[in-house]
Formats: sequence, structure tokens, C-alpha cells
Amino acid sequence: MTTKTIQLLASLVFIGLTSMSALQAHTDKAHVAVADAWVRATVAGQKGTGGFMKLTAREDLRLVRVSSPVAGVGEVHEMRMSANNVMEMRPVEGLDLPKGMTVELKPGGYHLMLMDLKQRLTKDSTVLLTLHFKNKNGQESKLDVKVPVDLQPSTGEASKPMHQH
Ligand SMILES: [Cu+2]
Repeated sequence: MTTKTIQLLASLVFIGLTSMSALQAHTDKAHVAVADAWVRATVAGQKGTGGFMKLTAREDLRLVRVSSPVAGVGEVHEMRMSANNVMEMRPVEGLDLPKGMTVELKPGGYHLMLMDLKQRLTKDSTVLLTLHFKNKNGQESKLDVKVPVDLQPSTGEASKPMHQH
């Protein structure tokens, strides 16, 4: 290998590293804090389920989409009473996350909808969710979160003894 090739390789590695750190800055976890996240477990053959969590953004953001390796489609949904008093859910264009305010996604309210599931989600497994945000200038950012699969919110249930004799 000539010195020139080595120099070229070195600069390629350098470019690779800088573009990688740029990517990390783009997916900066500090932008949004995630708490109490869970995804509802499914039974065999079930094609859709919900994801729930508390989100606190450190700048005005809008949650626009969710994606996951386990789901073909991910949307932000709202659940509300229809004109004829039936609870129905439907996709929304986005969910506003005002700076510093904790927004709760929960059963019966806003939630993440995972559809076209590629596998069964069993309790105590984990799914990777990528949350997609837009800021006021339309710039997109995303955040990866590993979320436990459960039958119900883990809060409050956590203190229950695991083994009873
Ligand atoms: Cu839904």
C-alpha cells in the first residue's frame, strides 16, 4: 500500500466518523424525555396494538410518526367520543409536545398505533420504537426507545411480588 492510499483511507475513515457524529446529534436523545413506556402484548394473529408513554420535550416539537421493526405501519392516534357516543380512534397528523410539558399517551387517549405486525408481541419482551418528531421549522428528528411489552401499565403494578407461595 502506498502512503497516498493510506492517507486516502484515513481521510475516508475521518469523513465516516464525522458524518456519524452528525447523525447522532440529529437523533439527540436529550430533545425528548420518555417515561413509563409500554406496548400492549398481543395474541397470536393480532395485527395491531397500542404503545403508551409520557413524553417531555425540551423544545417545542410535534410527534408525527412511529416506526418499528415489528410493525409495517406506525401512526399517532387519538381516541375520542364520536357524534353517536361511540369511542373511536383515528390517526392524527401529529401530537404537539410543548416545551417542558409532559404529554401522556395512554389507553383511551392519544396513543401510538402499531399495525401490520410482523410477529406476536409477548409480555416481558421488548420492542424497538423510533419516534419521529418535527420542530417549528419543519426539521425532523427521531429517537429510538426500547419499550417493554406488557398487558397493562407497569406503574403501580411494579410493587406486586413476583413470586407467591
Ligand atoms: Cu389506535
